[in-house]
Amino acid sequence: MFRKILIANRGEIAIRIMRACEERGLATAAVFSDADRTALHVRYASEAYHIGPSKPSESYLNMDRIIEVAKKCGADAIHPGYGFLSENAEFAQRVLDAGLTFIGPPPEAIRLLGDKVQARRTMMAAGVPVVPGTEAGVGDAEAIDAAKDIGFPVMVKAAAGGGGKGMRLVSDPKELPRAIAAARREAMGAFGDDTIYLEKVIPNARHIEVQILADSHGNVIHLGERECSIQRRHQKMIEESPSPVVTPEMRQRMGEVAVRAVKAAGYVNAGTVEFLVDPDMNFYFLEVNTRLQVEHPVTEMVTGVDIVKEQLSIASGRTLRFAQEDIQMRGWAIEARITAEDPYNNFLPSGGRIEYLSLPTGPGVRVESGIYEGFEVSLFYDPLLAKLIVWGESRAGAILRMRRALREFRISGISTSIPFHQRVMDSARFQGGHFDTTFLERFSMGGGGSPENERIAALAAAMLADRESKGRVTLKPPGSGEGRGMSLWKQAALLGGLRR
Ligand code: MV4
Repeated sequence: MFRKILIANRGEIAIRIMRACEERGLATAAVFSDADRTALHVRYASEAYHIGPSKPSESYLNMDRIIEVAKKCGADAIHPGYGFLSENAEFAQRVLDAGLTFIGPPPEAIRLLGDKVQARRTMMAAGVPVVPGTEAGVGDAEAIDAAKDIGFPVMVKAAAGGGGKGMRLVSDPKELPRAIAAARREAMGAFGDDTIYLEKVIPNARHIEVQILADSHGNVIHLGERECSIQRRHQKMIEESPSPVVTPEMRQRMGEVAVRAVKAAGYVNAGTVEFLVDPDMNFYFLEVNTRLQVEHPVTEMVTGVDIVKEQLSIASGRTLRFAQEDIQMRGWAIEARITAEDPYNNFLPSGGRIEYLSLPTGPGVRVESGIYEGFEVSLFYDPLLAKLIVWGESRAGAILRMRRALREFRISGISTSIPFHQRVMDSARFQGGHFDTTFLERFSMGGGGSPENERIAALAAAMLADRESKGRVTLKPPGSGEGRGMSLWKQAALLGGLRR
């Protein structure tokens, strides 16, 4: 087993990984950028090292600096978390070349599965159902013919892409050449590789993924599925396990296919096989995520397996301690991603100081958080502040608990996605489990602004009406002398307070 793990990440996932390490008696080393000098993960670790300026390319993506710190501090392994370098085959290789253990898959598996065309080819050869489409990257002329064979609408995808980057849906054949050119440009810019391929569009698809654990001795098991269809611009917002539409029989079939898929790719460690599921419950391989995922806790809550601890065991060469028949799912788990975004303002990022913070707790509630009262949320990084995960005996119970926990979750000083999650939990379509990846396209936050602003507006209106009717003092616009420079909201709230 290891002595010390360096966590090459930040925020909630860095702390989550440190918790597993600490419970395994392992020392932990954190790394931090300028903007994260006072971050919670820095306080939590046994030791912490500055790795550079706030810009990710100069800190959390700086491979040499991270490996240098790992060697200097005596770490014998590096856990990459998710995002940043977690799916970078070159980084994984450099970690191994430095004589350290990379807590994740082998570099060649990352490389193979990171090339979506190679991945599709590997899956076809393994008899894994893939979305109908081209077997290789296509040239412009070839693409026109291929699209006719596949049938419109088609999805143009970047071989080096994933997560929706460089993807375009084309319904009109006349639009295809332009869409291909745009996809190639975007792919070249983002990945340095403009290979594109085509797939038939799976309409009204659900995004359902299967968690895999594979050791280095050929043992592979799955831990059931996660429903991840509630996405906004390819960002998952709410995840749950099990899926409302997957039956035990379908779960077994998807699990077997997922195990076959990762075996075919020579995969080791934790990974996730993503599927698209059409309205007839046919499922198609989409891609493999070669990393620990944000939403892994919902699987942990229903199976009782600590996935990060299993990653540590696998990386230290241990044989899986679970056989497939040992894995039982019990109850229902839902995760809400609490982000520093304003859902009333098109999810505009909202940085700033956290003035007040109160975390939910109580039966069946888990919070993975990277924030504290007084912390300055910067906009250098992903807006994820915390994950709220709940467990219930049933889906309805989990939804009720999520609503209760969201009500307890108080963050002031910045806008957050909490009101968005409250509204989703209240929606009949979500409660009924009848949704697909288009759910949020037709979802709105309702008429006015945030409940807070609506309350103050109502109060101000009542105050104004009341005072007008009695000829008594009225609220003055700020800066008019009598208004003592206060905003109308503040005056209304103050007057409201006086009248209590
Ligand atoms: C698709 C698809 C439908 N048909 N491919 C989205 C990102 C990446 N995981 C692949 N994704 C999709 N690929 C075919 N052939 C639907 C998705 C998809 C999606 C597409 C648009 C908007 C939101 C989406 C959420 C999940 C999956």
